[in-house]
Amino acid sequence: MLTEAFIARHNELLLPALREDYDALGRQLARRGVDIDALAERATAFRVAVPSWGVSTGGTRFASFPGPGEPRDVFEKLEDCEVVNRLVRVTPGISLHIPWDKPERPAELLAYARARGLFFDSMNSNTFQDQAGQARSYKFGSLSHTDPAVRRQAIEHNLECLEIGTALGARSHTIWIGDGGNFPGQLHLRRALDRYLASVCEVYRALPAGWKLFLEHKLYEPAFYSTVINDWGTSYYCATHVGDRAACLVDLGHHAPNVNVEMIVARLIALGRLGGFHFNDSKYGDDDLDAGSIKPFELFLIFNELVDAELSTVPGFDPAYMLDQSHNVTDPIESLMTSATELGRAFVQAHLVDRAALEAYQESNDPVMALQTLKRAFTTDVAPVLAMARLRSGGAIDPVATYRESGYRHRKIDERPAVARRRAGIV
Ligand code: RM4
Ligand code: MN
Ligand code: MN
Repeated sequence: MLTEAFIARHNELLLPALREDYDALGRQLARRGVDIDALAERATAFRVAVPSWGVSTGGTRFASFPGPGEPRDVFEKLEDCEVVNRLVRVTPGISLHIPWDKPERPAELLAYARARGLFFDSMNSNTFQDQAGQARSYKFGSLSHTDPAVRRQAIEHNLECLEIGTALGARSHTIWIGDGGNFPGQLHLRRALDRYLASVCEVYRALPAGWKLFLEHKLYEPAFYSTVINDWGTSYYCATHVGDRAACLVDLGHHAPNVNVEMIVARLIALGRLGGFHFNDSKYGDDDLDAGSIKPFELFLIFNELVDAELSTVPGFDPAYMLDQSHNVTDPIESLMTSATELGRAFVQAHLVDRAALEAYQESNDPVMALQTLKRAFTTDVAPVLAMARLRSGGAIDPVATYRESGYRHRKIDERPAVARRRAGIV
């Protein structure tokens, strides 16, 4: 196991250089009126939940190439989640996908998670696949299906997720459906949405006290012509129709290329319906790459909106941050740690924006200086802040290097002999 002592030993070697870099950056930031220790404290308080489905190797529609030593059940998945959190210290929350990670005895899983300093954040239903022994097929949809019996089955599945989530101490439920049409004319577009709404209202009525319901939109895939919950506008309409505790979940990979996602975020904040995020990155579609790997400036601009809302205390602003990635060619633990770090980077950089100056440039219509104000924050190398924050909370200065040196995966190769698994699909 990656013990505290092992992490501390590794940190010791890196500490002198980190101190130098941290002090130099501290002096630079002091000139800008920023206290580096206060910034490090904010980085320490940052949180993002890890997806239970993200610790296994994912695949594409064509194939998946499982890595050795992968977790074989939900307990082993939590074991890997614990490694991520031990090293980065910002990921104690887990979002759980049902039935992929359905616990036979929730109380046992809860105790296992708690013993490892983890907790359950959001539940996720799955009505985009048929499961073995399932009475009816989701081939032509689930919560919006034309057949009431299929809708009933999908509703019941979501209710079951709420029940399991209650036993696990979760606090929100996320619904993403694959429902849609592959051909023009296949679906009556308005009626399909009405059916979805009626189903979701039924799930909402059973939502446990204090929980939120997140509705996740997606432009296309698996349906390639029309998707029932295709964009944030539809999602917003549905959330307001369903009830106060329903809100929109923004998955960064679920928009058309070049869409201004930070504007969507700003709109949802203004409308009081930003529920949360599935962070990942993409070049083309729902690529599910590590956060910040393709468009770090976009990620920064999104956090710029989030931090602005936080600092101006927008009423009810409390979005849930979650990762949702699929790792085809990397060690999932390394990818998840990298993404958590990238989110922390965007968050800290957004805190460096001189908001008073930015506002003045906006008011005086000075686009050059307004952009420069953002760029000044974005181009500041805040790596020493993030590393110091990790160190101060017991994590690793260099999570990936420490993880590799620990030989964790190699030990798991012996302990977890491979099991037969599906050949294609994102998990
Ligand atoms: C979807 C969507 C959902 C996720 C599934 C696995 O594209 O992002 O959030 O649960 O993939
Ligand atoms: Mn998602
Ligand atoms: Mn997705």
